[in-house]
Amino acid sequence: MTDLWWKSAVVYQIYPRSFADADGDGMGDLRGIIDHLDHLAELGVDVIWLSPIHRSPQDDNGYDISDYQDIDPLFGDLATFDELMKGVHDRGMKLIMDLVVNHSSDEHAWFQESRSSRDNPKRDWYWWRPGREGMEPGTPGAEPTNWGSAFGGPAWEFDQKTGEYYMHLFSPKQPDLNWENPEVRQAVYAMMRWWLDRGVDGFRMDVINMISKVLPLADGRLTAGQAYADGSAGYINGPRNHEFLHEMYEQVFAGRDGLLTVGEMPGVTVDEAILFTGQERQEVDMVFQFDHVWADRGGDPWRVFPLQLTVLKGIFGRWQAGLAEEGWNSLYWNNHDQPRVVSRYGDDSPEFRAASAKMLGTVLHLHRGTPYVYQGEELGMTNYPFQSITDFRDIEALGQFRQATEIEGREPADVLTVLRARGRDNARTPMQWDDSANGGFSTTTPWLAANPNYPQINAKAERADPDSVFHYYRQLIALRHSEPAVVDGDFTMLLPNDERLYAYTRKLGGTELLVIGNFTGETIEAEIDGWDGAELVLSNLPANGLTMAPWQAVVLRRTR
Ligand code: TEU
Repeated sequence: MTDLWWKSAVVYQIYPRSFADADGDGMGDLRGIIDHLDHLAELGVDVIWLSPIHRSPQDDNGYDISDYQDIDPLFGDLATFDELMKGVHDRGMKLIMDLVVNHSSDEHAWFQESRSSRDNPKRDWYWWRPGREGMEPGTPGAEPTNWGSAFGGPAWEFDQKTGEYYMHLFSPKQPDLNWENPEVRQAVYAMMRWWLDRGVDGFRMDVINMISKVLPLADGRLTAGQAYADGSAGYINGPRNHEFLHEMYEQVFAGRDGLLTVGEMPGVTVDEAILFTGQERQEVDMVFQFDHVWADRGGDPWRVFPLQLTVLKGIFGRWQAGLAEEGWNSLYWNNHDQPRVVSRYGDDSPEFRAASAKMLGTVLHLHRGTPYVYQGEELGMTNYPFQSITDFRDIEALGQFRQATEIEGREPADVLTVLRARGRDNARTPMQWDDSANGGFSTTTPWLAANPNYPQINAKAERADPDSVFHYYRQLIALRHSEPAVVDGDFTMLLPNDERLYAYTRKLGGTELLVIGNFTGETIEAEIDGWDGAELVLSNLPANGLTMAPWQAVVLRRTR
């Protein structure tokens, strides 16, 4: 068994285009990251995960890679990358890369060859299919299956040149690679070894539970009012997914120590996650699942549902119990695809923003699993006040808006309400470093506007204030490093039917922790017995026994 160092680690995610712009072109870059490494070292994180910096046409902000072994000139070059990696390692941290291999860019040389003719040797590296029987290829409805793509429109693009369609679960500029073809897999593994040989410490694997498709490809279920079907049964946790990941382990990771592999897996079930992350199985170290960030979604994608705390607790409780003996989970509220948690599950008003950001961090971090901090979360950064669709840059927001308003006939104002609450650009506004123009992110107009609250919410101010969200996150991270019960303790959910308080215990040997978070703006008496006189480990507000002030979090410890 390898060393499971990552169980006590905290990961920090950087979205490079929004982190720091050193060369003044309005876009973050590698030099900008190098300049701010001390911020991360001071926070105390162990691992940095970089969203894609590879060469890319940037159709989906780099999740569309045209050269897996080069850096996009927007961000820098390989020499600067090596300098960044050294800066990370010198500070005792590790660096993991994004691995986007469910699909490539349509501008990748592999796809250029594949699309050039039906008998090109790389034709089978992607998913090419003729149009539907008896229909004119290229006309609406003639797509090989009825699946919709994540960013609006069908999951198939007709290619005039060879008269066939190719599959793209995301944008038409992100054709899906055909993992059934062993040459594709070998090419990917060779590329991964190249990065590891260069010195990177692992990978966060983008939608890695979509690489195995169910054959033959078949239509999905069509819901009334929706233009395209949900095809996910045809590509989520497909039949060869485990086989592919185990093969990858053997060919890329076996015999290398100290690495971290994270499988991003939308729609993964607890039972599947146990298989993906079971130690003996040699697939990936941990999953990155979505159930808790989909807790405020219902059947209608164009409605915002308020969070029901018991639902959220049910989800966390199920995952904690399911992975109690075998398997490992990531713990996150935020990433580059999710709205800011303080606006979503907390209260981002000036009165409660800092308290609720700290409470949410506390409740999340002290579960069993590996916590992730997404850039700006450690400052309590909030959602952006989007006024109109023209304020958005994200291909998902723009594509879904088009489909919902133009094809499905929904009210633009209603669609905008949902995008404002959930849109990915909420997470992608520039990192707020100080109160100078653009929050100190860039000396020029950024690619996406900075949140106008940067004069109040920024790293410089928070580093100077011992009571800030930043310094609270430092304590939370330090607690994971110092308290073994946080890493390995048994988890027990308390008050499962309470809609206002989130409470649980962690127990390891003679040490037990009690974690309580108040998810409301009211004072509530927590009715939990047996903790009189327990040691106060952490609280975001002055503690008063189990009387929970608005948005208060309390962590207690007792030993026997
Ligand atoms: O996201 C996968 C994913 O399923 C969603 O989170 C996605 O962002 C979308 O909202 C689904 O409707 C990963 C990346 O994190 C995301 O940025 C990419 O756009 C996507 O894969 C494609 O590479």
